[in-house]
Amino acid sequence: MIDINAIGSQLERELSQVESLQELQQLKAKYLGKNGLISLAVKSIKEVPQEQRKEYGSKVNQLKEFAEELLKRKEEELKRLQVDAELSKEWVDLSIPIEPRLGSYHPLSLTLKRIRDIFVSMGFSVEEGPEVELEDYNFDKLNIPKEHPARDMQDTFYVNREGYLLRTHTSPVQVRTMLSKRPPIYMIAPGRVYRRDDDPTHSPMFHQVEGLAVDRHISFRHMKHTIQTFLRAFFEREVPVRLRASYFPFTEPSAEVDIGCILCGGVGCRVCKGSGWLEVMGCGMVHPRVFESCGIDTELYNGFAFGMGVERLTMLYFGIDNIRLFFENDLRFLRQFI
Ligand code: 2U9
Repeated sequence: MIDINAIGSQLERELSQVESLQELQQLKAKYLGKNGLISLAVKSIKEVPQEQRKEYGSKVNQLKEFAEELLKRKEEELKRLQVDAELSKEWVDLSIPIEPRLGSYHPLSLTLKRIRDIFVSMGFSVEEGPEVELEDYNFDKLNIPKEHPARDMQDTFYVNREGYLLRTHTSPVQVRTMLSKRPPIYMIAPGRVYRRDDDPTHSPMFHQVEGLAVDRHISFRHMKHTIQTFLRAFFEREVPVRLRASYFPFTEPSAEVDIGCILCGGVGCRVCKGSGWLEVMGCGMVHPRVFESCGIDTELYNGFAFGMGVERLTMLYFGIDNIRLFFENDLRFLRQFI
């Protein structure tokens, strides 16, 4: 007969030395495995003489239940300890001082806000429209003929739906405004535009602000005064402004706008290429054909329009010499603007 009590106390002793789930597994096999000490005791019951068998058998069963209960409790304890150990490794020290870094506005956002504020102060509203546009609003209604080079696949991003494209200027916003509102209209349209050129001085996506005034008796002088007032507010000084005759399909007459070079004051430098003047925008009196296709009565109304590149104005204002800096998101560059 096997000494049942001895097995029980041996198990208790050995269990108190166990420190890991792996050791516990080994101990479990040693006692309750196929050839474990307790399993052997169970098998030995049938060899015990009849008169002692009942008492012996019940002692063995008690031992088995006792061992199972003991091992189960130990397993729970070890698992709890393991979780505690993992948690103590993962704790977060909320008292470590962190240095909060303030964000800053993108230089293009700063310029866009300043341009908006100046025109809003002159009574213009700010209108927006979709970047995926109708070819009709981007070209046809603006008197840009079907054979015009701007429509070329090499200059325009067409999307794969007939009659749609990525707008090449914000002019379709003015078209939409004329189709939906009655004059007088005094509006600007800021936003992203897309053209297929990508060289060191161009980006396939850039920003424009265009403007439109439609009213009775609008003159070329209203246009020049509005532009001059804007440019002097934008560059924060009494810059000289001149208009040079030019050509756009949607305006007639058309002009390009120069300011006296803000870097050299007009004597000539690298930025103005020695001329003393910097081209900053384009403008003109809206072509009657554009008004007709947008439902404006040319007997009653006329108007002026203008357009400017936001990247170019931002570069001149802050003295930035490379357009790529706007799109690389280098924090050393971006953090300089507040
Ligand atoms: C309508 C009628 C007329 C918008 C105009 C310009 C002149 C112009 C350029 C400036 C630099 C584009 O970003 S740039 O390359 N724009 O010179 N834009 S007049 O004329 C319009 C627009 C809409 C209905």
